Amino acid sequence: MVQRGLLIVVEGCDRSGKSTQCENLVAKLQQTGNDTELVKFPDRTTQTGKMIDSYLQQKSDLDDHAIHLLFSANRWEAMKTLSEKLSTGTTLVVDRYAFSGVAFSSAKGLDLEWCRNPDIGLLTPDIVLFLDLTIDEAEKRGGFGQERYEKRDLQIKVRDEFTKLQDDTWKFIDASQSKDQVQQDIWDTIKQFKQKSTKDGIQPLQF
Ligand code: FDM
Ligand code: MG
Repeated sequence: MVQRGLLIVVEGCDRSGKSTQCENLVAKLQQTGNDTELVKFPDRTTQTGKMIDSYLQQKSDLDDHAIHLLFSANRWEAMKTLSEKLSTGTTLVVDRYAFSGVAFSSAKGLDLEWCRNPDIGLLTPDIVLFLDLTIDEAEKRGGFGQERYEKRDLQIKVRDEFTKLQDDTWKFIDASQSKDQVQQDIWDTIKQFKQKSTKDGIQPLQF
């Protein structure tokens, strides 16, 4: 029987280096012989993703609840494919997941419990790497971009909401360090986790 892949989620505020670190991690896992793929949410290529993209680029407006549900639908429509990949041995590195969904919408003022509900039943991550960076440090990295949520006041609230969501699958990574050091910390964390999960026998993923 094939050993299933790991579901590794990477979360953090804008400018924390998530995308770069996800790419590095995928490359490193592949080089060390692990069948690995990069996944990114929102997936802007699907029907829901196109609506989300237009909203984020401020080309269209949507009710806060409606966009929250679209982000969730954008994950749900990917679940069947992702669970097949995991069960056939592919490890997935996921750039943003339901935690971003809850953190951003609750930072906008929606009720936290309401925000959690649509994502209940999604594949449970094995490990969540949270790339932690203060907003001051994030702004030093050349400022935020032009998209709807890339604003200081909102980002401060988002970081605060993220910290409410942590559980024992979360590992905090100090993202203010050099790129190489962050990469090293992530790799050490993943190696440790893989050793432990292999020793314990990886459990089936909860759906
Ligand atoms: N975002 C992302 C949400 O508000 N909800 C979600 O469920 C997800 C996955 O979308 F500002 C926000 C976070 C960010 C924006 O993300 C687009 P990227 O990583 O910059 O594409
Ligand atoms: Mg962005």
